[in-house]
Amino acid sequence: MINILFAAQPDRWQKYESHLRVALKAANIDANLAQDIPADEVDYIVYAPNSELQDFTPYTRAKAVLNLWAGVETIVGNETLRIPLARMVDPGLTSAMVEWISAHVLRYHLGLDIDILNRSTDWTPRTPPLAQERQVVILGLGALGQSAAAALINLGFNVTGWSRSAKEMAGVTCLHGEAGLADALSRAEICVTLLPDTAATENTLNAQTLAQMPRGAFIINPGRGPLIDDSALIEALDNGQIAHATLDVFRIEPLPVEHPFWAHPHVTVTPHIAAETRSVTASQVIVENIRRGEAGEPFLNLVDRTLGY
Ligand code: NDP
Ligand code: OXD
Repeated sequence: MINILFAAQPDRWQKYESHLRVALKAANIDANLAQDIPADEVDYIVYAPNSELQDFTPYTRAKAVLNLWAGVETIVGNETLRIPLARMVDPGLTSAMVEWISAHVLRYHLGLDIDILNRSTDWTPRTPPLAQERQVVILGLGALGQSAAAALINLGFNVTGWSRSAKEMAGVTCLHGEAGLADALSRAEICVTLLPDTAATENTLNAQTLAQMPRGAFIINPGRGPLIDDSALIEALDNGQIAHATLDVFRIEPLPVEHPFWAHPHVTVTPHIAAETRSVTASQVIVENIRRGEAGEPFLNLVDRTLGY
């Protein structure tokens, strides 16, 4: 029998408990799954970043921390954490992200706001462009960026992806590194930021890089708030360099009521809802990693603590 500590907020327990138990049973894993287990008896920690658990020192026999979130910026630097950390790559979350990004790309591409907000009786025909006439750039070609790229290619868009290391993906122009960023941004009529929050990615979109984008470009940020310099974005929105931004994530969440993004006419704010981890599919991912740990196989989705993601 192994002991699995569920270290997340109580509302998460209600969402996850039954699905984790079903997945454990399906994998033939005999486990005690609970929210409270003596620290030195815990074998695995299922974790959410807003958990009260911040000191991992007493968890002397734990084999891994299994994060329920894709982003790990609030745990990756925890110096008391000496065991492997796996982040969440959840098919349910991925589907949600692909849907959310596709919807916002299509909104900008087709200029849907014109029709949705227009209350006049104007009948002037306006032929929408085709996706093949539009360049979309995705900063971050990881689990989510690649899935979003595949969906956008299926819709016909010209897709460029940018990552840290060199990549190849059918139908996608893949660029990487510092040199690739300027090239990518110069194409970005619509730019999706899907990078993790690390020291290297902070302010990827700043005054200089925003100026490298085509005038009137659109930005969609479901990645993390610090990827964008807020003041530089507001200036670019005010002077028309950026036509509109849809922002799901922020440096401070909830976004403070006094933040200028709320009232800006060219910003859409969504409350970090682009893609939530889905308990049914995520439970299967967590249990697969526990199975691997017990079988002595390598864990999936391990975080590189040096890179920070
Ligand atoms: P991955 O780790 O799979 O992918 C990250 C991508 O970013 C990789 O392509 C990586 O490059 C690239 N990258 C990292 N650092 C750099 C850098 N310095 N320069 C260029 N590229 C870099 O992450 P996911 O795709 O699963 O998730 C991405 C982010 O999305 C998460 O970290 C999280 O912040 C956010 N997220 C937001 C959600 C929401 O609801 N708003 C939900 C889920 C996730 P390489 O491939 O070379 O390693
Ligand atoms: C995540 C998120 O990282 O929801 O999973 O942002």
